[in-house]
Amino acid sequence: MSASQKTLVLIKPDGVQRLLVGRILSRFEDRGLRIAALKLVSVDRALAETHYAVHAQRPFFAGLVDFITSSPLVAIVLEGPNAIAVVRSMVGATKPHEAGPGTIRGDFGLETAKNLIHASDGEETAAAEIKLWFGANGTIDYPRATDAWILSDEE
Ligand code: FUP
Repeated sequence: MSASQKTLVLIKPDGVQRLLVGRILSRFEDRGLRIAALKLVSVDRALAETHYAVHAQRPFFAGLVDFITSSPLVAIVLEGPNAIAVVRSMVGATKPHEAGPGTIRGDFGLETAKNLIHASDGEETAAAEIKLWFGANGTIDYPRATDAWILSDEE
């Protein structure tokens, strides 16, 4: 199979409040991605500011931190071949009006500040974000009975 990757997904407070956790998670399960970690989190400002540190100087930063700390979110680690790119393509563009139909943001969102979901954008950020949200040993490796029908031994 292609190189397996892990990626961090956050179903943000709007997704939880709009009762979309199950529907969003189903899309990733349907695709064949494996859940390697999952929890509901009340995010404090320190965690929010660390997670979005790259945006600290942007005008929307304070509002972003307010939003992500306003209500619990669901943090998930997903694993599978090319998981980072696969999940980003399923999430869609940052601005929901630019996100294509069939993507999560394109199907459920209208506003950039309420775009439902976060997904790691590269290997380095994925590793750092998984460690930030789940710690160094916070994911679980386990076989699924369905793996033989989803994954390939070939490159
Ligand atoms: P993404 O990787 O698609 O989540 O997008 P970014 O890392 O660029 O942005 C992170 C979050 O900042 C977005 F989900 C929403 C917020 N944001 C704004 O509110 N306004 C902007 O112009 C850009 C991002």
